[in-house]
Amino acid sequence: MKRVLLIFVAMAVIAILPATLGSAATGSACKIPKGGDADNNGIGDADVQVICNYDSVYAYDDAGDYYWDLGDGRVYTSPGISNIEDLDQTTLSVCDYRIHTKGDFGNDPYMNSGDISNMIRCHGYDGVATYHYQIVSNDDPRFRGDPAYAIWGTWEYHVLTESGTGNYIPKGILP
Ligand SMILES: [Ca+2]
Ligand SMILES: [Ca+2]
Repeated sequence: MKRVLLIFVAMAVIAILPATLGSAATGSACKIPKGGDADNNGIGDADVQVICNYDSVYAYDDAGDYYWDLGDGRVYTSPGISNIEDLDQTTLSVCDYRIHTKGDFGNDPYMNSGDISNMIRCHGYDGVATYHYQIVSNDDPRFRGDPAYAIWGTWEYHVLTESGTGNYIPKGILP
């Protein structure tokens, strides 16, 4: 019974806090190894391992509206929301993401494969909490192929933790 409960909790966390799909292949957020951008478009060429570090902010209120600055140039919001101030300030929660990625972009702005880490600190109406997501692609040795933890098709959660509760996906927790 406890195992089942933990998995439901983990799924609830995923539903509440989105994970960021690796992007931001251009600009100072990413380091392309020397010679890894032969066509000089600012994006790592195919089979080049690019490392990125950047921040993102996800804010939401109790009415279900949200503002999400992915930190890579993309901003997603609910209809009618154009900044955090547009959200209900009395029920506002703000989550700060620190994102680390390492992987192959295949010479376009989206990661084809690799490893994505989201360190998330939330504060506000829903209280203070810290999460860590680590997401790997299907060519990573840690990839399990369990549909329960699948995301974005060919990726899955390898680590999914909330402060104080530990990893939701160690051996033995999965049914
Ligand atoms: Ca390139
Ligand atoms: Ca790509």
